[in-house]
Amino acid sequence: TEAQVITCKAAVAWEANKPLAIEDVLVAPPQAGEVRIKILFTALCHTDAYTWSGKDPEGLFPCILGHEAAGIVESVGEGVTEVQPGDHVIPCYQAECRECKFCKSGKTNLCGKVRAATGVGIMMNDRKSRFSINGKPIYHFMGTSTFSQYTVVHDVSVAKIDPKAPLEKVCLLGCGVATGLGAVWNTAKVEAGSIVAIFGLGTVGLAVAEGAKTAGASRIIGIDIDSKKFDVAKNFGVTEFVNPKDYEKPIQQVLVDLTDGGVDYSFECIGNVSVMRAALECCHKGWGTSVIVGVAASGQEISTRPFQLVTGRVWKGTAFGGFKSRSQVPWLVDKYMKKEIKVDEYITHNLTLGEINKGFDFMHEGSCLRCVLDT
Ligand code: NAD
Ligand code: AHE
Ligand code: ZN
Repeated sequence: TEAQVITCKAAVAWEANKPLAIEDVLVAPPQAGEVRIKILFTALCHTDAYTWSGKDPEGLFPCILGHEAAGIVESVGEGVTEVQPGDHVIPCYQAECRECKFCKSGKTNLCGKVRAATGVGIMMNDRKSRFSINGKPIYHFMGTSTFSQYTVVHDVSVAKIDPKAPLEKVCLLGCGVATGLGAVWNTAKVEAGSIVAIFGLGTVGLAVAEGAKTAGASRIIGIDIDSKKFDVAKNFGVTEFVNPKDYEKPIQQVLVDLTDGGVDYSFECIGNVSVMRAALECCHKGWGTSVIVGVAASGQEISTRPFQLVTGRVWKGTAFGGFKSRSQVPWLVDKYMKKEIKVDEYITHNLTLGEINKGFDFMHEGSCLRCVLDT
């Protein structure tokens, strides 16, 4: 039977910064190489707020935001072989086609197959959106658009997971938790005994702490301007806390003094370019490596003295923690099922899709890590 157009509820961002509106949206059937997913749970990530703010050069309006979710395949388009209706899945904004130059390189998790389309809010097949309201197209976002009861994604952007995994929890493995763990395991490759500094103790920063703990780091220093973060952070492996507001001197100097010359690895999990500089400059001469995880607004640039790099510090960045999405998200889900990684602990708030604006208000409160919406 041919798949039909579905009408469902979605949270639409009509304009930057204007409250999201719950609308009846038409979701077209999946075309060749596409998958229509019934989204059951979606979390809110800081990156959704970033694009909504209008500061993302790839942000287009009106659009349906959302990229950290889990659901069940509703229908598939022609030629889709790896998933079928009923499969439990996590949509992946970082695709994995296994055929492009990037995928074949073995050097990166970035995939080139659909990136040109996902960056401009459309599908590859006909360069159009599958979402519309009164005939007006609504842009996709990051190739996922999970703030909707149904979404259409490229087949290379779907990870099939263990059907026994609780979707209301493992949705977090679609972005924040996976990114933090992968930044440590894949991008930095932190060794046992290392001293680690983490700037920003939101979900991403705390997942970095958890990754560093499993990697056997000897000291895990958490840095945040909100001192309330430390109590929670301890549960994720942070051993020491530094609030830059408590010091006169630059935070990089504070850290160098605390660590006999600097840290082995640092991670920027905020999206602030001056903190990115501090994160590089608190690294140990000769080998310290800093990983940029945070996403900074359009027009922002990083800087440091080149001497910092000449003398052996290394500046890196990570997208989705370097994980190959379709291959490794199911593996992360299995690790969660075996209780080898935390997920539940990052969920501080639960709401419905209709309460999404309240969820974004929570994001700006210190007590919120992840808010999961039941769609
Ligand atoms: P979040 O808002 O939950 O956490 C940010 C934390 O940084 C908060 O605890 C806040 O108090 C702290 N902070 C803010 N300004 C600070 C400062 N000047 N010094 C120290 N601490 C400061 O965000 P999140 O969801 O954990 O995401 C963190 C960042 O990572 C965002 O920029 C997000 O867009 C980005 N991100 C990137 C990837 C990727 O693949 N690279 C994936 C997910 C998220
Ligand atoms: N459009 C943004 C890019 C933002 C960005 O860097 N996104 C991260 C994921 S953030 C998830 O919360 C990423 O994976 N980037 C790699 C990619 O291909 O987009 C901007 O600022 O231009
Ligand atoms: Zn995210």
